[in-house]
Amino acid sequence: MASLGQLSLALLLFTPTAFAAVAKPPTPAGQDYAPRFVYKSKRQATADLTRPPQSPPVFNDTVDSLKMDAPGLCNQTKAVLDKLAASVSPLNATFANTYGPILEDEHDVLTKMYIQQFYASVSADSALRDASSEAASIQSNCALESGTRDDIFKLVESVYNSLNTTQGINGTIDAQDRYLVDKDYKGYLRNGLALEGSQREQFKAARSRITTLQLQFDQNYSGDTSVIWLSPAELEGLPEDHINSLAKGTGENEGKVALTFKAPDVTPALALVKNPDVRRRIYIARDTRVLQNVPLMKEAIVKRDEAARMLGYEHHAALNLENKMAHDVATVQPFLEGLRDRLYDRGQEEIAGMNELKKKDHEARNLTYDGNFYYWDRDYYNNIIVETEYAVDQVKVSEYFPLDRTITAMLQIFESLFSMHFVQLSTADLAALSPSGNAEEMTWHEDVIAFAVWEGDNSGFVGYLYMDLYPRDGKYSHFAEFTLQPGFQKSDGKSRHYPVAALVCNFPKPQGSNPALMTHDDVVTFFHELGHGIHELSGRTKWARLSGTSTARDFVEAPSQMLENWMWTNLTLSQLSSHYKTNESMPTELMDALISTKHVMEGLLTLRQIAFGLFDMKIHTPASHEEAEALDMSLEYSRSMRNTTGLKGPEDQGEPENWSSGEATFGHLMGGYDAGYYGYLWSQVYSTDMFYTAFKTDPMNPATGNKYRHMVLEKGGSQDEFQTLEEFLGRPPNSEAFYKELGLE
Ligand SMILES: *[C@@H]1O[C@H](CO)[C@@H](O)[C@H](O)[C@H]1NC(C)=O
Ligand SMILES: *[C@@H]1O[C@H](CO)[C@@H](O)[C@H](O)[C@H]1NC(C)=O
Ligand SMILES: *[C@@H]1O[C@H](CO)[C@@H](O)[C@H](O)[C@H]1NC(C)=O
Ligand SMILES: *[C@@H]1O[C@H](CO)[C@@H](O)[C@H](O)[C@H]1NC(C)=O
Ligand SMILES: *[C@@H]1O[C@H](CO)[C@@H](O)[C@H](O)[C@H]1NC(C)=O
Ligand SMILES: *[C@@H]1O[C@H](CO)[C@@H](O)[C@H](O)[C@H]1NC(C)=O
Ligand SMILES: *[C@@H]1O[C@H](CO)[C@@H](O)[C@H](O)[C@H]1NC(C)=O
Ligand SMILES: *[C@@H]1O[C@H](CO)[C@@H](O)[C@H](O)[C@H]1NC(C)=O
Ligand SMILES: *[C@@H]1O[C@H](CO)[C@@H](O)[C@H](O)[C@H]1NC(C)=O
Ligand SMILES: *[C@@H]1O[C@H](CO)[C@@H](O)[C@H](O)[C@H]1NC(C)=O
Ligand SMILES: CC(=O)N[C@H]1CO[C@H](CO)[C@@H](O)[C@@H]1O
Ligand SMILES: [Zn+2]
Repeated sequence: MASLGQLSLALLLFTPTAFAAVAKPPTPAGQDYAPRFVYKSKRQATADLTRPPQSPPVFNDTVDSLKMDAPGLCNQTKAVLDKLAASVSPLNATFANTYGPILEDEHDVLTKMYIQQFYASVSADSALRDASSEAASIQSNCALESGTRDDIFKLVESVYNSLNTTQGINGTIDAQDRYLVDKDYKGYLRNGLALEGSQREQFKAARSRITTLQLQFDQNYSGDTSVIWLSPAELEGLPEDHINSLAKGTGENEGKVALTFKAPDVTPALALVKNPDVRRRIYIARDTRVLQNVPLMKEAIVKRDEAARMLGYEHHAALNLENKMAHDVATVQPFLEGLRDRLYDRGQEEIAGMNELKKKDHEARNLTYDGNFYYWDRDYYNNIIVETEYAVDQVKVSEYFPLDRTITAMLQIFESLFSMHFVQLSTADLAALSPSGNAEEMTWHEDVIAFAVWEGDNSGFVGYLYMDLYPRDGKYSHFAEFTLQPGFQKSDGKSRHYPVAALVCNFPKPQGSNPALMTHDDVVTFFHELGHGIHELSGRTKWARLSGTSTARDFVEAPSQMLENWMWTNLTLSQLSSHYKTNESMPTELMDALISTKHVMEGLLTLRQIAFGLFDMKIHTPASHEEAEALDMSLEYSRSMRNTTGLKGPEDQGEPENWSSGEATFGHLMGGYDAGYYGYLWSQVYSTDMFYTAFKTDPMNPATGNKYRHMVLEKGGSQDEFQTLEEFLGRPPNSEAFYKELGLE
């Protein structure tokens, strides 16, 4: 696996949740609901579709088998590379004799490896979760080892150098192979393979130190158990049953409850707690925890800068952007700054509107009002505005989204739009597909639902899709799509290995005869994740490492972000909604009101994303190494937030400007989104362009859906993303639609 950095498994939805609806769905009683989701497609089966041409994976790994199999895969790769190095020399290296064995091994390894690592996120057995994490760690070291082998690099370099020769262009190398070699070779350079001697050693030491720092940072962050102790009276505004669910204090905390900084606690608290001083304390405590991570991130920034300069780059951002769609700082910086300049006034108008409300509210409640509008006021007044001005009762909305019917309707949308056919596999089907006849080992948990996915006209198999809908102990606690097996062309050159994707979700489980209800937020999120799943399933590339969601990091969210738009159009919402009691679809008034909230406070919300992006760029573009060493990260963080959003903070109340250490919990910047946070906004530009251009006037047109499936999703990362967009749009992409959507024409 020479493709370091291509191995990330899960695709998350990192939509900032600050403005998310805080209402919890009710738990209605009195009707009978199927305890288990059962899907009925509108399409007809023309043959037995429960026996696909490729067997589904078997989830029968054990602690012992993982202990053998994870190092076993590594040994296998090592043996392949050893053999390659012994039999081919740089003088006679070709794409076929060099990449043939590398990619064939990679296909075999990836078909097994993702699943070996998957248990860590979903198994109910903690020993298996640990063994799976250990497997991931072994495999990551293994990838590092194979990706830094000199002997293999020399062969890759020779193939790369032959790309422009007659043999290269007119031999066996087609555009996709060429693209792969180019990416692969540059990946080796970024791994320091062109460095010699002591330089090489120093580079390796820096890289290894960064990995250690990342690991410690993550451990400190995920192990953070800090809380803020507050009395129930101080938490006034938060629903009583929420307050009752918090841990109760003893001793010096007698009479108080513990509010954690996890999203389910802190998000509603900042939006609902009435006392502004309490919100302030919560906000500050949240942004000043895990302080031991401050020096860790600082050191990582310095080491990254050192490593990038050794490779001849200006700074870490230049290195890290090289294989992104945006490509360089000269593109990203004006993108973020231009967006900030165009949105700043909008943000200030939003603040002014909320500040007026705050003034009245404080007067009515006899609270002091100093004229400022603070970070900790934002969610609170935003929530009041959504409830009063937009008259959207999120509880009422959720009554129209019972989980089973909503997911059914979503799958039907995908079926008709992308010409697919989802066939749910029953327990009996799974038993029949199981090598041992045991249905249990065909999923990782009894709650999991499996689908065989076919072409809409049943003309061919597409792949497998799994859904794991409900929370349980030890399970990954957000929503994400996981690739379990990538799609690729088999080495016979004709048949394909079909991809396998899983959606891991955390919907409230139906209780007895009560249905689970989804909030509109959940509906959007699920459609987004299903979009990643379809991206994976649609992959039709030759090589697994270019398949499905293996696109440039700043493009990968675009397809699923685009699909989010469907959940804001009245046509789809009316198809999707079905009141849990009456089956009626959502009344027009409620639907219109809901749709009108799409852009509420979007100025501030986007400015916050821009602030994160600018902070990320700031710390990864120091003019010199000395400047990197002198960076005051906490100061830069506070400045970036305040300057970009225009919200006021403790620095406006006499506290030092470096009051915050928000970077200590900014995990994105330590793990994979360094010099990459802008990517969320960047991919939004292209998702909006695609939606406006192709779908907005007719979002359910199957011809357009099919075109999109084949021209965008199918290509995965096998060609330049600008090319993909241009082919689909019929012109180069642009940001007009993005600005229009934001109301900035
Ligand atoms: C899992 O099932 C496969 C297919 O039947 C079998 O080859 C393998 O040995 C099993 N693994 C374990 C750990 O039982
Ligand atoms: C993998 O290779 C190592 C080192 O050669 C060896 O000790 C180990 O037993 C091998 N493991 C497996 C599962 O083949
Ligand atoms: C390539 O060169 C190596 C080393 O010189 C030699 O052993 C091998 O036979 C050659 N392979 C081919 C396919 O020509
Ligand atoms: C091949 O030619 C292209 C176009 O001139 C150039 O951009 C690229 O760097 C060349 N590649 C190699 C390996 O020389
Ligand atoms: C590739 O082959 C075609 C026809 O076989 C020929 O016209 C073309 O000049 C060749 N290109 C190169 C770079 O050799
Ligand atoms: C508001 O505060 C003032 C001054 O502290 C006090 O005199 C007054 O009674 C308060 N009014 C209410 C409604 O609490
Ligand atoms: C959606 O809105 C459009 C324009 O406001 C309207 O013409 C159409 O009838 C609505 N469709 C539904 C299903 O409510
Ligand atoms: C709702 O639809 C289901 C099946 O789609 C049906 O069984 C049920 O009777 C309907 N309920 C009402 C109140 O119409
Ligand atoms: C924020 O900082 C930028 C760059 O330093 C500057 O151009 C801009 O004027 C500042 N904006 C505000 C509102 O202070
Ligand atoms: C904040 O800045 C002051 C100097 O301006 C410095 O003494 C202090 O240590 C800094 N605090 C933090 C948390 O970095
Ligand atoms: C629990 C944990 O991993 N703590 C680590 C936090 O970071 C420090 C470094 O500042 C490590 O020494 C700890 O082990
Ligand atoms: Zn996503």
